[in-house]
Amino acid sequence: MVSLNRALDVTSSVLASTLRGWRGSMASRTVQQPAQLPEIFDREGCPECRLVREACTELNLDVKIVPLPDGGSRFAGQLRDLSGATQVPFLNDPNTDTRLSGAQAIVEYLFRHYANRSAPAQVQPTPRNLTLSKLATRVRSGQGVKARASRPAQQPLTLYSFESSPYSRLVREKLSELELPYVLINIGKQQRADVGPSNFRLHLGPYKPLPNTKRSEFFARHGNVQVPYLIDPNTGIDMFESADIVQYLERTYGA
Ligand SMILES: N[C@@H](CCC(=O)N[C@@H](CS)C(=O)NCC(=O)O)C(=O)O
Repeated sequence: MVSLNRALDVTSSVLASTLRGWRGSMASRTVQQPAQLPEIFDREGCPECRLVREACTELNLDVKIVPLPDGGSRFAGQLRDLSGATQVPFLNDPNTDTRLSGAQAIVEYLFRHYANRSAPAQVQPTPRNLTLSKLATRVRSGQGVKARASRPAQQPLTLYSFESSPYSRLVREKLSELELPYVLINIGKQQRADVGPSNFRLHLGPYKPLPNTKRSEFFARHGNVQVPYLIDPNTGIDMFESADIVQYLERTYGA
């Protein structure tokens, strides 16, 4: 039964990424990572939030995610203080003192400020993109949308991920439901050789990430590049494998 549920989870997550045309897979080769992490108030299954996260992967930008699932109260006060409301997505960029609400404004700002260009149509909240993003949430049965009883984490966790990664989505959903803030390190694909799962790349020959990138740093540390990868400074653990990570989060923070 467990393995059937797992297979359904992975399949529906692949379908969710397919519905979004695998946006949030490829990352720019350069990044102007700012001194401080931009903060995004987010809900994993929120259709507009997905477009913002896709934009962050494509810009190769790391951000801090503050989850605000439906019924969640842990960060609602903080968001209300910043924005006067509790609507997500909301961006707080301390580097430029910018506060913006809604995918349209946020995606446009991120591309303009961090890449000096307009946002591509595919990550803008057009009726088509929002419909496909809603369908993606639907095929995931709204996982990550509603808050669950949980214990708070003293410090934010760190997740290496990229938006379309079907396995990483399962972890992000859990972080969202449990209202656990995390530093999202985006390591999207930057060349053809990056395409495919870590143990079965489409590229022939030994795998080599582009030099001087987050991927090459990760490769030097771990001997491969695979997401999701979670670091929890609260317990000192770091781990691969989405199923293990989801179980760990449930065990450590679920109430
Ligand atoms: N069994 C692993 C599979 C992880 C996996 O295949 N992740 C893909 C992304 S969805 C990956 O790391 N691909 C290699 C890459 O992006 O370079 C899990 O459940 O976490």
